[in-house]
Amino acid sequence: MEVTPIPVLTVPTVPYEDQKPGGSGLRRATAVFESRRHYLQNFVQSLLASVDLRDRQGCTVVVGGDGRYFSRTAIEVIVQMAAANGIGRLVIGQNGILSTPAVSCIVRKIKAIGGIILTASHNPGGPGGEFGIKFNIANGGPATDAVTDKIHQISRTLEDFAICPDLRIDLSRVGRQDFDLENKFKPFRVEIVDSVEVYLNLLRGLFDFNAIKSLLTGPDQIKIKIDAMHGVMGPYVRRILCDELGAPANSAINCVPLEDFGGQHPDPNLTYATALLEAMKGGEYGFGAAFDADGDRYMILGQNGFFVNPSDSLAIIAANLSCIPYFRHMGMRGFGRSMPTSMALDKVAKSLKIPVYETPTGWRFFANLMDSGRCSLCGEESFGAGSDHIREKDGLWAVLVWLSIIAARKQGVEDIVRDHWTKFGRHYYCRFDYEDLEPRAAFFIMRDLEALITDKPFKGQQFAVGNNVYSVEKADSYEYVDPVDGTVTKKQGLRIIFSNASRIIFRLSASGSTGTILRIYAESYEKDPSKHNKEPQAVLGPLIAIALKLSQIHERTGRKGPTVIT
Ligand code: VG1
Ligand code: CO
Repeated sequence: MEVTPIPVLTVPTVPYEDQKPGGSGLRRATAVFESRRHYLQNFVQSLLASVDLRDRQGCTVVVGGDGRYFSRTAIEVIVQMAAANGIGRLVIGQNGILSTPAVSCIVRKIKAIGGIILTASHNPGGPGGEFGIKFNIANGGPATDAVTDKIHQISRTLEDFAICPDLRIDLSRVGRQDFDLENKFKPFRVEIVDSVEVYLNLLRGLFDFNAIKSLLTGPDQIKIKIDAMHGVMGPYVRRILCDELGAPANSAINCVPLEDFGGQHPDPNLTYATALLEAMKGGEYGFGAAFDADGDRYMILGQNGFFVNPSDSLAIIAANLSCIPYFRHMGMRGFGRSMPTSMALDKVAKSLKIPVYETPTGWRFFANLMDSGRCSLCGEESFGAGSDHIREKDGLWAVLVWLSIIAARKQGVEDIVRDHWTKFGRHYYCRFDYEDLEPRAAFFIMRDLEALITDKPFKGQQFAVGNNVYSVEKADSYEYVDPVDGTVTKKQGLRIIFSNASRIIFRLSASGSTGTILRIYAESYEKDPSKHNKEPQAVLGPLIAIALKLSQIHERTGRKGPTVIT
């Protein structure tokens, strides 16, 4: 039967000035994507045009996301525009569902040139929430600054976009769909794949599934509670933790992906993962975890809701890598942590004689280190950790690492953490987020702070708060020279390091969508085990007081405190 080729249209458009992707893609209020004419189309065109025309025909792009509101519309447009722009093949998660780590995994596995992830990560979804588009490159990691700059440049002068409005696909049907187009690019192929399978196969090769299964089902089993927060992780948790590893079905909560995440923030921390925290406080469960909407962040809780700080979690993973077959086989190269992440990792690295790379915030810097073979394990204070099995942070991977450690050490979460502190000392840590600030006010606070702390007399200055005296050892605006390619990244946060190894860091978020977020991070080190039982905020109170005084953030914004503390 003769099939009429699908028409390709060129539609005139007017460029937008603000389509510069942040550290994790272009994130905006959903309403911006929904109501501004061709806002989505313009960005997708710029993104596709950043791939050289010669490379498009033979190439594959992976597409998926966390299932939030507007994802289906976005995927339909991406399919129609990828076809019209000469992309050879799209591989899409069934019903558009793929976690961020799964996209990274598939891109690498099938040697795609990149992936498009529809998500605004831990931010709320729905018509009144946020939407976002992340772009990952061929290594499976987030686009480098060079790529995002190129996309931004194209978007600023865009005059038209190409689209096949009549091309329709069935997102629910796993398998291949081929299309003849009315242009020189043909045929165009779409493959809908199971959302979990490829990623599950990768995990099978990294871990001892039998050991985890015995922990969850054997005579000394621990009961676990896992909160998918109505994001993308529901299907992964059910299939991997329940079906494959034997956790009972009722271990998993909030496992149906919802377009608005049930109206909640899909953000795994003590403020937002309340269902998990409540369940854990009951004392019945020995291990709890929650994920963000796109599955790259995780939070670990022990019995009775014992909280594992993410920087500690990273250090504990590092200290126990021999429990994981993958690391036993591959050996351990370097560790990586983002600059604001606590220095707990450095203590472990020192004892293992392994180098630590300190990088700016954002996974793309780790991806470069991993590609060059310098780094095997990386993490951030913002509830992210991962290894070189992919090029994104990976929430479920971190959970399986923890379960492997528990199985090997035959200890509970809290005991593992306390033993770690006794051996290496405790890094008290907290982060204050001031969200939705007036951008200019935030900019001026940072500008004035930079002038203050980089002024010569600041070094050596002493601050007395109560009985504590803090003496400034070093203060600067953090910049990073990539050891792989020499790229210099400036203005990555203001840091004050005191002589007792305490640190205060101020940073503007690069991942938000509305307003500006200013983050203040505070850290102090305590070696003495008899002092490991304090509340972080009590220990860090003097540092916070210094941070507030230096920045004058409350006076200058009218705020009385941060929006969220983690
Ligand atoms: C935040 C976190 C950072 C993380 C980024 C993306 O960035 O602090 O550590 O890599 O989000 O996470 P920022 O610039 O707002 O501090 V996710 O889960 O969006 O992909
Ligand atoms: Co995320």
